[in-house]
Amino acid sequence: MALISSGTLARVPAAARPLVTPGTVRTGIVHLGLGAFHRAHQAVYTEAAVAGGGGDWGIAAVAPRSTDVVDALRAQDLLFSVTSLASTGNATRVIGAFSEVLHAASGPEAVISKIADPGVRVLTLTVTEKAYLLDPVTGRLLATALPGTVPDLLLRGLEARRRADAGPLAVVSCDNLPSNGRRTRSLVEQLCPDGPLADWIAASVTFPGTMVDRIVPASTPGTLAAAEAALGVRDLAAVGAEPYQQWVIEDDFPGGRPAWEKAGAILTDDAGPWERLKLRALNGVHSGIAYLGALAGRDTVASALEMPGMREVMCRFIADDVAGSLAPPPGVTVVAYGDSVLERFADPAIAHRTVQVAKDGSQKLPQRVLHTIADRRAAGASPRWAVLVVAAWMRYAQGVADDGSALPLDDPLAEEIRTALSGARTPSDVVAALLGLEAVFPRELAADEVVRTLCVDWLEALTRHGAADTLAGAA
Ligand code: CS2
Repeated sequence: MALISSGTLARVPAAARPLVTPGTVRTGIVHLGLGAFHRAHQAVYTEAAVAGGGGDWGIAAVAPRSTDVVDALRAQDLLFSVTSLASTGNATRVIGAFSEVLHAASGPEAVISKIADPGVRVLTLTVTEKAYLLDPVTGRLLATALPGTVPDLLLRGLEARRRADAGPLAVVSCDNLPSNGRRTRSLVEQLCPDGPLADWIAASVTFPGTMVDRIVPASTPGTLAAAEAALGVRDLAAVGAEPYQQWVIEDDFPGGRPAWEKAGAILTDDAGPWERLKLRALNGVHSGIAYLGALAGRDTVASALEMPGMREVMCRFIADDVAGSLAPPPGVTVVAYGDSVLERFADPAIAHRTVQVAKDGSQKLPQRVLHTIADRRAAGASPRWAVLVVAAWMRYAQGVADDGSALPLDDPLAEEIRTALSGARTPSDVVAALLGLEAVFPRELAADEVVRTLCVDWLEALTRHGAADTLAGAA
């Protein structure tokens, strides 16, 4: 079977062809982080924005390390497909958003030159929480920007842009981080605190915040097979995702931007309320389901949500803890938003693995659950459901599921976690050891006896009875 390409597009059903003619849109955006989420989210929005509003907004997509997707896209004239997965039926479409693809590890200078190109006016990132080098608790720089890392590429690209006098740039984080725009600015300013580059950045670079949302499971052979069945050609860079998507963007683009509003994006002056709602009522629930489900041997989020008590407990988490911790955007209620999130999670057509969501827990817990706990404690409440999510992570971090099978600890702090747990014998020891991880738990929260006691109680239940019985008994 032939690969998708400009030459085989005519074989693709008309309704599945790109919205823009491939190869006709010049580069206006550099994107760092060529993962499945970017291809199913910003690339889809940007292609629709160009189709609806025009402009030279082709995406030069940069893979920092892996060459797999770069090689696949180069063999396919930069084309790939997104299959919307739903129990009501799938829909596949080829996306023509990419104008270039680059591999940073083998060619950093090409990436730096692209960032310095006057035709580029927007730089977006999806590089996951751990790439930002900032302590999630203090916000302080954790490490220098090693050569070839995303922060290094960004700084060198900005310096090249300054030297080329290439004009203003918007640097747009599209990662699940609180205040991701301010956080990216802080990273850049801490790496470059003063001098001509710092002055130029202050005058010419903006860091608009965003909230991004679409469930995008890792691609599998089934993803590629679904795309091939729908298209009649092979797509080695195929992505599957839920039908739902949302993008909220702070409108601060000194060099202009695509007409993303024509693709359904929400432009605002403050993405904060949307971001806090999504991080806490979607991602926090996601993490809770993932850890409890994985402990119980449930492979997918949808199957974990079928566990007796899981939905009820997550509804309590949302209603009792999350709702009281934030002010939602106008016209939105937290409980109704949470109900819609659980419906999305429940669709068995989206085989989103619990261990995928469980990854990088040390980098995700702060903004997804710990901020909720801190806000509820400040209000004098006892956020027992949020603390259950923390206890489930602690149990998961011990690396053994309830049936005795091994669980993967895929986390930048895996070594620190294992070291902290090495002498822990009882649930109380485990709680003390992991609350002592200052890179994850703020001192004030770790010292809070209400939190500690709730955590020990939940961890004792999870250890003694397992996740399934703990949930069934808690609802
Ligand atoms: C998930 C997110 O893997 C995870 O941590 O919680 O990728 C989630 O699917 C997206 O944020 C949904 O918008």
